[in-house]
Amino acid sequence: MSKTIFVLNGPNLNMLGKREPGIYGGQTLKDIEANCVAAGETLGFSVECFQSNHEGVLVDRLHEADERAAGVIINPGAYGHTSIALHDAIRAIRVPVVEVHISNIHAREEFRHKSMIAPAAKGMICGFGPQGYVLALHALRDITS
Ligand code: CA2
Repeated sequence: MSKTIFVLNGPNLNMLGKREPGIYGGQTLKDIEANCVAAGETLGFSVECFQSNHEGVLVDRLHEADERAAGVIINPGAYGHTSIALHDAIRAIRVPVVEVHISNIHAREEFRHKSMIAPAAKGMICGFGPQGYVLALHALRDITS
């Protein structure tokens, strides 16, 4: 049976491809999710994708991951810069979590430079566009094998 990986996306990422293509590219979240499912299959993963604009709902999903996922990829959106609740939820679960940002948060406004969840995550990938999710899948394949 293939291992399950959760791909979680936070606030406003449902707007991808509709606005700001200069920063985030032209792919929609559906495109990115389909790509994750396909890349996951080649790596022996069953990928389950989920997006929410609500912090507590993302916390619930992280808890659920502890029950039935082998790993988590999370693009926390702006909550990555602010959320102690997401930091604590990642610390509270045993499965490895990889943080992904589509843009290079360090090359943008100063308020985006800090990630509240990076210290709790296994690692962070940023600045490689939607390919970052696929890179994270590869990292999880190595971590979980
Ligand atoms: O680079 C990333 O992946 C971010 O997590 C995207 C977040 C941003 O707040 C983080 O600093 C970095 C924003 C989510 C997408 O927001 C959109 C806004 C307008 C149009 C389309 C998407």
